[in-house]
Amino acid sequence: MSRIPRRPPIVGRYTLEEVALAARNSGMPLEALRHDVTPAGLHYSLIHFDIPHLEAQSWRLALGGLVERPLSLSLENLRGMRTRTLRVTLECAGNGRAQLSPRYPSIPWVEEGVSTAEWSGVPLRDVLGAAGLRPEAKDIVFHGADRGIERNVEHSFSRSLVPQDALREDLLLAWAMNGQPLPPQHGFPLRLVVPCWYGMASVKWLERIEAIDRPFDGVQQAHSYHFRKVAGERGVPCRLMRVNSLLAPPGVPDFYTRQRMLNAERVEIFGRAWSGEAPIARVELAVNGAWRDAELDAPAGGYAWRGWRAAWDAAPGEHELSCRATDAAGNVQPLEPPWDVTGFGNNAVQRVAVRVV
Ligand SMILES: Nc1nc2c(c(=O)[nH]1)N[C@H]1C(S)=C(S)[C@@H](COP(=O)(O)O)O[C@H]1N2
Ligand SMILES: [Mo]
Repeated sequence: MSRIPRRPPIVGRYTLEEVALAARNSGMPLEALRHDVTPAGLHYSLIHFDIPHLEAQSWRLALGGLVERPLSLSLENLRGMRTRTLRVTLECAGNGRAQLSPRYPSIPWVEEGVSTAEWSGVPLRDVLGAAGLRPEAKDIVFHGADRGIERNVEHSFSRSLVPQDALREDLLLAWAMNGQPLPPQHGFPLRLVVPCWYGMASVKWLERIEAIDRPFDGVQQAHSYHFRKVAGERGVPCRLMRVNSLLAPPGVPDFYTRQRMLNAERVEIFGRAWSGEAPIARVELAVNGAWRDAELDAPAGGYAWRGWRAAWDAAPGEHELSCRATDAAGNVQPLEPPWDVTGFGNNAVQRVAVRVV
C-alpha cells in the first residue's frame, strides 16, 4: 500500500480534496429546517470511503465473538422481529469544522451536517439478546461493509459500544428511513442508529456485530473521533451531541455569497435546537447581539430537534441574526468555536448576515 502523507491543518483557501469531499458528502440545505422530519433526499450524508453495493437477497448480518449463539440473519429475519420507529436527530461530529482556522483537512462542513429522520428497525438489544452476550464481553464492535484507508491503515468503517451503552432500549438496527428502505447513501440494507450521539456511532451498511473481551482499537474508534486540543494527544472520545441550534435564514439569498435580502416588515424567525446531553430548555435569538427569548414548539420525542420561533420587526439596514440554545443540564452554546484540532464539536452560535430594504 502506498504511503499517504499526514494532513497538516489548513489556513486560507480550500483544497481540491476538500471541495471533492464536500461534493460527495452533501449537507442539509438550511431551508430544510422547516421540515419536522428531513426528507431522505435532503438528509445530510457522511461517507468516509465508497458506498458499498449490497444486495438485499444475499446480504446477511453476522453476530459472533463472545456470544452464546452465533447468528446469521437475513433482512427478512430482522423485519420479522419487534419493530420500533424513532425520530432521531443526527449531527456529524465535524459539523462546523470550516469555521475554525486553521481547519483540519476533512469534510468542510459550515453548519449543514445535521438532519432528522424517522428510523424503523429492531431494537439492538433484542438482537443481542437473541445471540446471548457472554459475561466476558467488554466491547461490541459494529463493522460496516465499506472499506478504505485512513491513518495509513486499510480497514472497514467499524465502531464499538460498551455493553452498557449497546443494551439501551433506544438503539435500533434500522432497515427503514422515513418509511422507506434505507437509501444506498444512508446504509442500505441495515444500519445502527444511536440516538443522542454524534453520527459516527450510527454505523451504516452493517455486516457484522462482534463481541470482544477488550476495548476495540480500530482506527475509527481509538484514533479518529476524539476531541484534541493539540495534535497527537490521546484526547477525549466524541460521544453525545453538544447543545446546538440553527435558524432557517429568512428572506432570499444572493446566489454566490448567500447574503440574505428581505423587506422591512415583521418576520417570523424559525429554527431548531437539539442536544444529546439533555432536553432543550431555552432558545434565544439575537439581532445585532441583543439576546431575547424565543418561543419553543412542543418537544418531538426524546431524540429529535425542537422547533422554536421568534417575531422580528425587520428595520432597514444591515443586521446579524444569531440563535443560542441551552439544555436542561445547563449547557449553553458558546459565542466562539471551541478549539479542536480536527474541528469536532463546534457548537458555536450561528451568525446570519441579512440586509433589510
Ligand atoms: N459504515 C459507515 N458508517 C458510517 C459512516 C461511514 O463512513 N461508514 N459515517 C458515519 C458518520 S461520521 C456520520 S456523521 C453518519 C452520517 O449518517 P448519514 O450519512 O445517514 O447522515 O454515519 C456514520 N456511519
Ligand atoms: Mo460524522
